[in-house]
Amino acid sequence: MTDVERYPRWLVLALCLSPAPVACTKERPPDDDIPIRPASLTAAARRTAPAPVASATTRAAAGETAQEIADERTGTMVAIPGGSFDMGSAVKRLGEDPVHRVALSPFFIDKFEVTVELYKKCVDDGRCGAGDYVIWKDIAEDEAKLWSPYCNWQKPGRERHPMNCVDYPMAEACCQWAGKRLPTEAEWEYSARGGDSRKLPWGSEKPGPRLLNACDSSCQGELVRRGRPWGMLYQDSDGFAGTAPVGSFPDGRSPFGAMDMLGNVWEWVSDWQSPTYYGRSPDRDPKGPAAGSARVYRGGGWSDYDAKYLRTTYRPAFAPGVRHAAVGFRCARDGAR
Ligand SMILES: [Ca+2]
Repeated sequence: MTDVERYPRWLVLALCLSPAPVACTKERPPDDDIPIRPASLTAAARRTAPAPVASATTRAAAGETAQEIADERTGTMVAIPGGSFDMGSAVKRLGEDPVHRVALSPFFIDKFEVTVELYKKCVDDGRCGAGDYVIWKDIAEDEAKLWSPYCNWQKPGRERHPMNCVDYPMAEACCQWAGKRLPTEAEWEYSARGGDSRKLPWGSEKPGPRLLNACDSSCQGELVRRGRPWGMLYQDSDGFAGTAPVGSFPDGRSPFGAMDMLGNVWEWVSDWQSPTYYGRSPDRDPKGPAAGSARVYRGGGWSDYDAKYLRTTYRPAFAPGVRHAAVGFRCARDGAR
């Protein structure tokens, strides 16, 4: 995470855990830039949201069970069959412990992170706002200048890159526009780990440039040239100094065929953060605490160089108003068989 290397994770979390949900946005953007944030779609809008087209393709590759379904608004989804897995880990950090058995009903999840070109459709429909700058609580001017150029919105050539620099309401609004919703933490983690509760989506191989987009030599070099001391996860190039077009690392796909579950951008999920939730969560279809002040995001991003953040069980949180160059989203919906 880009700011975690500068600040201890507990401090970032504490900054974002103020009682006001948007307390991490010290400076409010101009009104014209505030995205339209419907609490829920109107009945008419819901009717216009397309259902997934049931022209599924079953993948026959070794060990894969993914069934892909086309969706005209936010692209391909994979069907996740109902099942159980061991959620969480023994690591006592940000409440990812204890390991607990969770059962999930069938659902669909986007195969890819939501891209700029798909998000633009929502903007053009007047249901989403542009995201072209970073912002969080007490952001310094040099931080904004360093990270905002990594925002992909309206950058030529980044149409197939993930939409980033979006806060939680913007991500939620886009999924609602598409007739979808953000995945729960449990859905996201199951989509990444599969029924065998593997620690990494692709299996046991150490994270490397063939498997995900994290901070490589070009990423580090660019940040250092721009005056920010930085690290790298691996020396070999993964081909991208910042974000990559979604699906660029097929060897890193999850057991269900979801791409970029680790790396590229972190992804907002719908749960409020609570470090004690795993000790009391329901064992079927958990949806997180009923209220809170920070939303969880998952999966690591292009600027991360410490493997402890690039894990399927790591669960940091931001205040909902944070817009970060390494945070995007994908959507989910009920109903896979
Ligand atoms: Ca990702």
